[in-house]
Amino acid sequence: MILIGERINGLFRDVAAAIQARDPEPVQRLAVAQAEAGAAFLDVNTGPAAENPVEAMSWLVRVIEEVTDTPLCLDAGQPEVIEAGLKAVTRGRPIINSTTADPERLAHYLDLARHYGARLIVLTMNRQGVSRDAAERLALAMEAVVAADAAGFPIEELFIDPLVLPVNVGQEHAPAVLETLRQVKTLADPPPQTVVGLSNISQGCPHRPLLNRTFLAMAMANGLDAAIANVLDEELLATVAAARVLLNREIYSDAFLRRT
Ligand code: THG
Repeated sequence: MILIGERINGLFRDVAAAIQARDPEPVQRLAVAQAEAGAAFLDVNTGPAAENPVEAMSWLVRVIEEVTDTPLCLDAGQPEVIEAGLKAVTRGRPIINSTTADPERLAHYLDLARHYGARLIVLTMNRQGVSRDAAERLALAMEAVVAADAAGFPIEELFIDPLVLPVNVGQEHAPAVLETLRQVKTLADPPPQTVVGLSNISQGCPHRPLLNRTFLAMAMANGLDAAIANVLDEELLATVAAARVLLNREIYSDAFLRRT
């Protein structure tokens, strides 16, 4: 499981305040803590409130790279913000997070990814909005695979995100996401990878950590490769370790929960 630390995101009030004040300390503390917890990538999102998101993204990349070598997952809706992040990165191969599956956007982001040697997350949504079911999600995933193939972009570097929605808003989407995760692996050989924004599942709900870790175990059983998640949650990490044993990806030992 590729864990992508979710915490450097202006959705969180402490990070929004740090960005606003251009105070590197809280951002650097979260970067180090998530890297030490085992994040393979750090998600970086300026949040909806940043006044100058292009400049904020370059600043975030700069201050994070001062304290860790962990590669970054550049998270923004506007291509200019993504490109500012790509230009600022000096170490490792980042992930572009993300594009919708609209043909012109896909083509533009595939060019960007190739030019900067980045991986690319494609959301299974388009201008018409969020998919209603697994079939719509898979149709858009297929369009992404075809576009990547036509652009000569390696399919293993493409991450399909079936878009997790809060379970209290659209309960039927949770099983649709699981079904999509399973079937995406049949679209191509080699198949694309899969990623979810795990904490979306519990937004606005009580018992968030319980919902998050339960859904993660289910998604892992359906072949999930990567999750943008709260890696500072010990119980979430324990769930990943237990699921790896139960899926026979890790050899069983009585000490399986001891992470070193
Ligand atoms: N797919 C992709 N990228 C994504 C998402 C996705 N990036 C953003 C998001 N979804 C994943 N990251 C988060 C980060 C924070 C929260 C949820 C998902 C979150 N934040 C609290 C809230 O909104 O309630 C913030 C409040 C607080 O605690 O301060 O839940 O799906 N590719």
